[in-house]
Amino acid sequence: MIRTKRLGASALLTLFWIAAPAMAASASDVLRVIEKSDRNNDGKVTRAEHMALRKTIFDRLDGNQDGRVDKRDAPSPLVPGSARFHQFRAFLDSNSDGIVTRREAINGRSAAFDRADRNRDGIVDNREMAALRAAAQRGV
Ligand SMILES: [Ca+2]
Ligand SMILES: [Ca+2]
Ligand SMILES: [Ca+2]
Repeated sequence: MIRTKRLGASALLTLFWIAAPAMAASASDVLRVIEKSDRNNDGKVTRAEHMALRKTIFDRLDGNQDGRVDKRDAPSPLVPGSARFHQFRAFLDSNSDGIVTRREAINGRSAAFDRADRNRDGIVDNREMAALRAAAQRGV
């Protein structure tokens, strides 16, 4: 929780729709999200670690703590009606009912993790992390 408080709102939100079709994310954005996910600081990120970060972030966006992010959550880093709010919803609202539930947000698409986990084994390992860092340095 303490670590997450240091994340700016835009970093928080980047996590969710990074590499969404409309917004091609840079490798350095993906790297930032994956590094933040490494809770035990072993240089690797499992899908479970990444999901744990998403859970923490969702709880910050869910201002009234009712397990759903919608327009009643002000004040929140997600301003209702803003472009970001619409993007967030478009990306994660699987059943299109206008509400993003905790389950949808945590289990929903995970473009950053999928991009980093090149061999799709559920872990961003040292080699995959190095590849990501190299791509970020090249500014891809
Ligand atoms: Ca780890
Ligand atoms: Ca809520
Ligand atoms: Ca992997």
